[in-house]
Amino acid sequence: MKFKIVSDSSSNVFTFSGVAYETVPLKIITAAKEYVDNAELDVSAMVRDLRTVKGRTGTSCPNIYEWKAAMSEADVVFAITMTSNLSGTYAAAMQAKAELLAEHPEKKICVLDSLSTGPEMQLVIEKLAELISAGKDFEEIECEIKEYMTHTHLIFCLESMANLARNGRVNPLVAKVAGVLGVRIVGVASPGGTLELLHKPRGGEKALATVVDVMKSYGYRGGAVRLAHCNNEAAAAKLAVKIRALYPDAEIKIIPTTALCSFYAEEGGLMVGYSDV
Ligand code: X90
Repeated sequence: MKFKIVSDSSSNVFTFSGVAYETVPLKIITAAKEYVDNAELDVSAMVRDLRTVKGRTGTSCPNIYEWKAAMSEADVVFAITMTSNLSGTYAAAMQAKAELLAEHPEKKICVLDSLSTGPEMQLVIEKLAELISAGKDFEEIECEIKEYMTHTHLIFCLESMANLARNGRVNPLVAKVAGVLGVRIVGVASPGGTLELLHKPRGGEKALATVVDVMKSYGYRGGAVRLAHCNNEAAAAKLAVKIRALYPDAEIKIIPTTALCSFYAEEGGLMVGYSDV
C-alpha cells in the first residue's frame, strides 16, 4: 500500500522526508507574468517585482488535473487544502478525488479542508506523516487527523492587507488601516475559514505582544508552533523568544512563506500556526 500526502502550496511546505509528499501549486498572476508557487521560484525576486508592478494582480488555485496528477500514483491519499471559503482549491481537490475514484474505486482518498492556510496546514501535514509512519490504516488516520484539526489554530499579523482587499478576500475599508502609521492587523482564521480581524496594534513590538496574548486567549498551552514570515525573520525570531519566555518547552519552527502566502501576507507579514494540545 502506497500512502501519500498532497498539499496545495499555501502550506509553504514543498518537501517532506520519510513519507511520499507532493505540493500542487497556486499561481500569482500579474499583467506581465505568472509566478508558479513551487520550489523553483525565487520568492524574494517575486516580492521585489510586486513592489513596482502596475495594474491588476491576482492568484489562481490548482486545477483538477494538477490535483489528480499528484494524487494518482498512490493507493491511499491524504490531501489538504487551504480554506474552501477563500479559494477554489478544495473544490478542485474534491473533483479530482471524485474522478480518480470513478476510475479506480479501490483507492482511498481523504480531502481535508483546513479552513485555514499556511503554518496551520504545516502542522496537519506533520501529524499526517507521523500517523502514516506509525503504520495506521486509512480509517484510523482519517479519524485521528480530524480530531487533531480541532486543536490547531492560525493567527496572522499583517503590515498591509492591500492584496487581500484588492482580491476581495477582506473588507477594503477594514484593510485600509493596515500599514497606516505603523498599524498592524492581528487576526485569526475563523471557525468558518475566513479572516477574522481582532486588533490594530501600533508598532512591531506591540504587535508581537498582541499575537502572544491572542494565542493564550485562544487556548495555547505550550505545544507546537509553526511561524511563517514574509521577509521578516527578525520578527519571527522575536516572537519565538516571547513565546518561550512564557512556555520554555514550546516546540517552535520558523519558515519563510512561499509565493501564495507571500502575495497575501505581504512583506513583514507573520502567520502563526499552533496546536492547543
Ligand atoms: O484561489 C486562490 O486564488 C487563492 C486565494 C487565497 C486568498 C487568501 C490567502 C490568505 C493568505 C493571509 C493571512 C491568513 C489568512 C487566514 C485565512 C483563514 C495569508
